[in-house]
Amino acid sequence: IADSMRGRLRADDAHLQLGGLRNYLDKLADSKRIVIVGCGTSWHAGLVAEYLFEELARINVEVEYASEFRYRNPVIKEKDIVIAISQSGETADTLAAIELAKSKGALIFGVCNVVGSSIARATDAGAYTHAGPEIGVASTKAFTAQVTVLTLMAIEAAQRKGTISEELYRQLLIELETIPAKVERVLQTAEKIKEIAFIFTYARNFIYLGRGLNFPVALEGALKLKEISYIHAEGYPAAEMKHGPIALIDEDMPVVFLATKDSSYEKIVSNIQEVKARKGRVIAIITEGDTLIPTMVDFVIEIPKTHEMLTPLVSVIPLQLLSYYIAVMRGRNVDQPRNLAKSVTV
Ligand code: F1P
Repeated sequence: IADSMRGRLRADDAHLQLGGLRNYLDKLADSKRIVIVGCGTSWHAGLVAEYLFEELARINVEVEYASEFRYRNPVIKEKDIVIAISQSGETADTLAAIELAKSKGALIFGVCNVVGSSIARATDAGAYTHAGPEIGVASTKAFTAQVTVLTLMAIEAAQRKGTISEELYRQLLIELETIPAKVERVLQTAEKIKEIAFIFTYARNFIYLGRGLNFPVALEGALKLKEISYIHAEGYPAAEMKHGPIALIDEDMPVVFLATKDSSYEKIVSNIQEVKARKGRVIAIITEGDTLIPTMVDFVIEIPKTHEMLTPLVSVIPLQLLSYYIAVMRGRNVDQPRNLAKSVTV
C-alpha cells in the first residue's frame, strides 16, 4: 500500500493525480448530487466518500449497492454525477448500474484499479487507483487506494467550491503525504495483532463498531473477517448498538471498537463502557498516546494520530491484519476464500 502511494501525492499537483478526472473537477464541484455505486469493499469506500464530500464540499451524496440500484427505478436528475467504484472493473452489478444511470442521462465517473476494464471503458471519465493487482480475492489495498482517490476528489471539489479554506486544503494534501509512513507504522504492530488473533481464533461471532468516518471502516473490518475466516461478523454505527445489537453482547462476544481520538471520541468511550458493563470482550483501535481507553478494555492496537478526514486510510489496516491472522490460524486459504470470485461477473 505504502509503495502504491509513495511519491504520488504532492501538495502542489494533487489534482494531476486524478488522471482523466482532472478535466472534470469543475463539473464535480458544480454537481447538485453525487450517487456512488459499488459492491462489497468498493461500496464501503463509497460510504467513506459520502462523509468526505458532504463534510468538505457540502455536496449531497447517496451511496447505493449497485446490486440493488440496478433493479430499481432510481431518480437521476440533471447535474447528478454517478461515481462507480470497482477494484476489478468487471463486476456485473456495477456495470449494470452504470448502464442504467447512463440511460437516464447521468455523467459517470469511474474509480477502478484495472486499466482498460469494462467498467473503466463504460464511464465518461475516471481515475485509476494504480494499486497493483490484488493477489487475493478479498480487496485490501484496493480499499486504501479507492479512499485515497475519493479523498482527493472531495478535497479538489471543496477547494473549487470554496467550502474549505485554502489553509485546510493545503493541510489535507500535506497530511495525505504522511499516510504511507503511518501505514508502515501500523504494519510494524503486526506481532501484537497476531497475539490478539491467536486469542480469538475460535470466536464464533464478532461485532465491529465505529462512528463517523470510522463507521464504514467497521463495516469493512467485519466484511474482511467474514470473507477470509468465515466467522460471522457484523459492523454497525456505534450509536446504533442500543437499537438492537446490544442484546448480543455477553462474555463470548468480541467487540472491535474504532476508538481513535477524533470528534466522536467521548461518545465512543461511553459506547465502550456500555459493552464492558455487559462483559463484552473489547479490542480497541486507539490513537497512539491514549491513556484512558487502555484502562477500560481487554486489548488495544495503537495507530498514529491522523487528521480525522484521513483516518480510514490508517484505521482499516489493523482490521485487515486481524482478519488475516485469524484466517491463517484457522487454516483458511486467505487468497482463495470459498464461494468468492475475484470478479463477480454474473
Ligand atoms: C466487489 C467485491 C469485492 C469483494 C470480492 C467480491 O469487487 O464485492 O469487494 O472483496 O472480491 O467483489 P469490485 O467491483 O471492487 O472488483
